[in-house]
Amino acid sequence: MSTIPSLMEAVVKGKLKDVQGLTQKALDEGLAARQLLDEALVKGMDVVSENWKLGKVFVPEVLRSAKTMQLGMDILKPLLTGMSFEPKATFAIGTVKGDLHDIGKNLVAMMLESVGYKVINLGIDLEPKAFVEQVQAGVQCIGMSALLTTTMPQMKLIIDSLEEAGLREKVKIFVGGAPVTQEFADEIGADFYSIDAAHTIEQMNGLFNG
Ligand code: B1M
Repeated sequence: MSTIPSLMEAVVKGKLKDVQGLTQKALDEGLAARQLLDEALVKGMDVVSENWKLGKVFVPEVLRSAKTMQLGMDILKPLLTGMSFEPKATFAIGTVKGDLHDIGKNLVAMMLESVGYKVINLGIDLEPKAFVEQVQAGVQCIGMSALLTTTMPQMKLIIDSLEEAGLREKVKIFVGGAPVTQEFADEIGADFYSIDAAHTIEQMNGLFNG
């Protein structure tokens, strides 16, 4: 198999040990960093995302593929600096106050990053001001995660804080997490309800032209 398909397959199959060697080999063969990023790493994650939607792979495999892609990116990043490698948009994501669950939120963060968005992962148990500060700093989108029915109301408080700060119209607001529903998102005035990471990517690509 030639290098680009092998590298893409490494991401799809989550071959953590092989990906850096294959990336370096491709560079040594004269392939461009940007080509490897677009045609092998990102394409590999697109396949993973599709397989996930179809129920062909599960969370551990997706996390492994995202990690594999990150390892490949570690080699490419220094070579991409200085090239026109603009992220499509910046997305700040975090788990709301009182909630310590972060597996799903991290998965969304890794998947978004792997398809070309700049992601600021704010962590867990966040006060509303953590989100407000990000919007003040200019992020285009925020994503809030809640896994507990008791912490879902925090999402509304964050939206209220943004409104009070006069920032609501400056940002697209995404909400997600197992107990969250479209109905709840509408009720609190969020822009998007994301059922999972693949859905968030689709919604972001809809906003920022893929
Ligand atoms: Co907790 N826990 N937990 N827990 N926990 C749940 C959520 C629960 C449903 C278990 C149960 O009772 N059946 C229940 C909540 C009940 C409810 O309120 N409806 C629960 C409880 C009660 C608790 C504690 C209160 C238990 C206790 O101490 N008595 C406690 C609360 C701590 C706190 O947060 N303050 C607690 C603690 C924990 C652990 C720390 C032990 C651990 C978290 C570890 C960690 O995250 N680092 C934990 C875990 C692992 C779970 C379960 C088992 C798994 C959650 C998970 O990671 N799922 C969970 C039961 C379950 O869901 N089966 C449970 C996998 C993950 C990939 O899915 O997070 O849904 P998920 O993310 C998805 C989507 O929801 C979406 O995309 C993701 C990827 O597809 N998504 C977003 C999520 N966030 C998004 C943000 C977006 C977009 C999409 O923004 C754009």
